[in-house]
Amino acid sequence: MSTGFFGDIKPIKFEGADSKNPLAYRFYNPEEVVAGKKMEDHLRFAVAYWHSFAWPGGDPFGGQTFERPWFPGAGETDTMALARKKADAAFEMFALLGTPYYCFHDADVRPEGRDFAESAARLDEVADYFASKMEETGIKLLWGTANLFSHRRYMAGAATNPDPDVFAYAAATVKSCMDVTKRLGGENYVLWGGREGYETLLNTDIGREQEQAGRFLQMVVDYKHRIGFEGAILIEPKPQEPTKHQYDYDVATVYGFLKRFGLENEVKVNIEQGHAILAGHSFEHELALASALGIFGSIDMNRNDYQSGWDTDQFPNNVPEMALAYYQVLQAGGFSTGGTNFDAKLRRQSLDPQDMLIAHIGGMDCCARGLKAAAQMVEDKALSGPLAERYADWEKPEARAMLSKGAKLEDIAARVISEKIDPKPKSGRQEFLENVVNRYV
Ligand code: XLS
Ligand code: NI
Ligand code: NI
Repeated sequence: MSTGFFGDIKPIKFEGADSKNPLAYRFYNPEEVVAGKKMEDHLRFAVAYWHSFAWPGGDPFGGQTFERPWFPGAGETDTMALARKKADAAFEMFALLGTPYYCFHDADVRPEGRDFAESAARLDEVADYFASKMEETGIKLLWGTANLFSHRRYMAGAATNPDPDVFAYAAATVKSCMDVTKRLGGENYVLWGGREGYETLLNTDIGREQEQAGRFLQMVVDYKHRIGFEGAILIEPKPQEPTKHQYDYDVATVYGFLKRFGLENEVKVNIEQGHAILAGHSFEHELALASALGIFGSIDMNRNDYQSGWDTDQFPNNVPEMALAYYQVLQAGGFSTGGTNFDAKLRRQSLDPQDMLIAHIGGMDCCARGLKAAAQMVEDKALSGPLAERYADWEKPEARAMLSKGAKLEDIAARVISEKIDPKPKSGRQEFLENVVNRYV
């Protein structure tokens, strides 16, 4: 039954590259097999509940621009009824788009209660409503998460707060969100650092705060095992914003943190393109590093404006960038529990319900093109061939011996002298490889 919010729109269909219909897929063909798997199963698209359904369009200079029938003040005063109305529109959009997954924070889906118990009860009630919608539509939960950053109680962080009562409140909140995520069959549980970081070192004990964060995460992992949650626990790195310095700066920093607390085999990462750029990396750098460290989990597929230097959360629209990203995803063996979440929002002037559909359609098409280009590069060994060649000498026994446990500097030095080793530099062929990539995109 239609909510009427999106007007008279039929489910979005694949029409092929020549289609001029703005409400059709031109490249995303869920059933099409690419590199041995259906596109739908490679990409595992998810819609982020918060940006499309909870965000009113505000920025630091102005408030709400969007008018949605489920926003408070639009007539209805029963906030739980509004939460259900919002869910109706959300699931209608997921079904229209044919996105197999969605993601949410507790605060996106339920109104804040007068105290913790009421907030948790409301979350449970909304989860029941979601469960029936998921049953009805077949749409699944990619990940759940807790919003530990919007409410003023979290202004100085959640797990890293100087006030132990905030730590307790955050722990209780994460427990309730993990319970709901498990109940809804969520495939992952995400922890983005929110306000875990600092504004000034003048009031911050950085060592103590990181100990708190480590203990918190250990408890999250213990709880996951105790309740038998089979999904992955994911940390989402980000270098700054909202705090001046976020502790989960980038993939390398998160890996060091996980190692320090013995969690490197328990926790993976959810990598967001925009956050990679904010950290001074390329997206593919973060993906390749996570894969090399064995902690690649999932992606948030939203870009930033390259000139503005903050997290603008825009839909992806750059196919060559997507091709390099999905190339890394394929090299990592593809997603297991992870997927492609559009943690992306409309620009605040994009007022129409159709804008939401069009934004997702364009993003999905862009990812599909990137995936297809990446799959072709993999099949042709366009990059992996030259790469294997570049490292081929490491297959030789004397080369491998240098990396084995018993290798000693003095033995290597003796061999350099006896064999008169004199390295001959070889071209890195960067421009050749760049030209190769451009053939595929
Ligand atoms: C903010 C983050 C956030 C997480 C979920 O920058 O991207 O949206 O994905 O808490
Ligand atoms: Ni972000
Ligand atoms: Ni994100």
